[in-house]
Amino acid sequence: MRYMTAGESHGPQLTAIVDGVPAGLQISEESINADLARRQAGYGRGGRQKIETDTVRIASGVRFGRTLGSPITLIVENHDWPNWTERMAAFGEPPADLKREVTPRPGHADLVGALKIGSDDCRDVLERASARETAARVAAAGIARELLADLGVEVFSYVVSIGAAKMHEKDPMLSAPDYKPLEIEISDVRCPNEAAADAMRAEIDKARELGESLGGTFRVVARGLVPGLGGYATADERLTSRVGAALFSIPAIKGVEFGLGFEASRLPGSHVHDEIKLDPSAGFVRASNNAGGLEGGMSTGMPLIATCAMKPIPTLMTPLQTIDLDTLEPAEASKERSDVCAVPACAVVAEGEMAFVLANAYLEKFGHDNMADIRENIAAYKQRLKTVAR
Ligand code: EPS
Repeated sequence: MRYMTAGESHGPQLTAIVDGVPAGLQISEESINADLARRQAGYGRGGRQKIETDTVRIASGVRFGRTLGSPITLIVENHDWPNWTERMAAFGEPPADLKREVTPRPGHADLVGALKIGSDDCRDVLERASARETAARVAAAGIARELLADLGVEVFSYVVSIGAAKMHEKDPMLSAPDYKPLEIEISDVRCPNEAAADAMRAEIDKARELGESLGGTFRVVARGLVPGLGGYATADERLTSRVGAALFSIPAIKGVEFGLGFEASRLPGSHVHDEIKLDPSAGFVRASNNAGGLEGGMSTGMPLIATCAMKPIPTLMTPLQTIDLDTLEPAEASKERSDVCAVPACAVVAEGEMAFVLANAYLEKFGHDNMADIRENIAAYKQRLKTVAR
């Protein structure tokens, strides 16, 4: 399965095409729309989300609610487009009063992108580099989430910190999988701990007043996985690198850790590795999950847990210094309408990225033509694992 997205932030629409989806998978527009709404939500979001109510239109690959095995086209319209028809027109001359973007924001793709493509208007770059594109990713990932749900796998996320406000967890590798997704969804900062959520909102309020922006960290958890997804034999099979690459593909992600992550490098081996036990009904289990569900580039069957760090959004209402690309003189960076903090939204995007990789790993191991065959193959595999454990 793979996806490709197209569309500018202020163009008519975002489009995603997903191909390689098995036939016979039940798809619900409502679930994809719910994910799109979750991506739009969050304390600290900017004015654009008041304009948009992202909903998906499926234009191919699905018939009577089930996938056909052919490429699926998903369209999310930009409701802001009527305000941009002249400035973002596909054809014709630029309007006489067009304001080019010539004061690149430090931290955004503006400068390097404009240098790379040889443009004198950073808008040519920022329209695509904008995190608006992640709405199309979430729609595409909705297909992967449906597939995983069918196979009993759930992917969810929660926010651990925003700026200096942090939720303290005693042993997150054990507690993370037990959070109730509903408790996370009702929090506008996606944090299941109320005191920490209050502190996060206060951080965002303070940042807004100062014309600042804030990043943070969040965890993405997948539970219900079979062991043995991915592979140990070649670099491109390893689930660690594949999930890592997918998470790093999200704009603003600066760090990804699996399980204990960097902390594992500071501890002796006996405090890090997860002891193996044999449970008469569950088979091979682990006493802990410091590995975060990955060993040797494969899923262990324990919850897969990744922690991601997002940098603060580059658009600052109290701007940093830059160089004006027309005058080559020092200037203040552009102030676009933007978010103060988009960490909760980013966590939803990351769920989708992880889901997409995991769905692919299932298809590789269990077939990819139709859901009935895949389910049968998984049942046979689970049966074999039970026999080994006996
Ligand atoms: C976003 C839409 C954008 C920004 C934001 C994310 O809309 P607009 O530019 O019209 O306000 O709000 O984009 C960025 C943070 C960025 O760096 O480009 C969205 O839908 O997520």
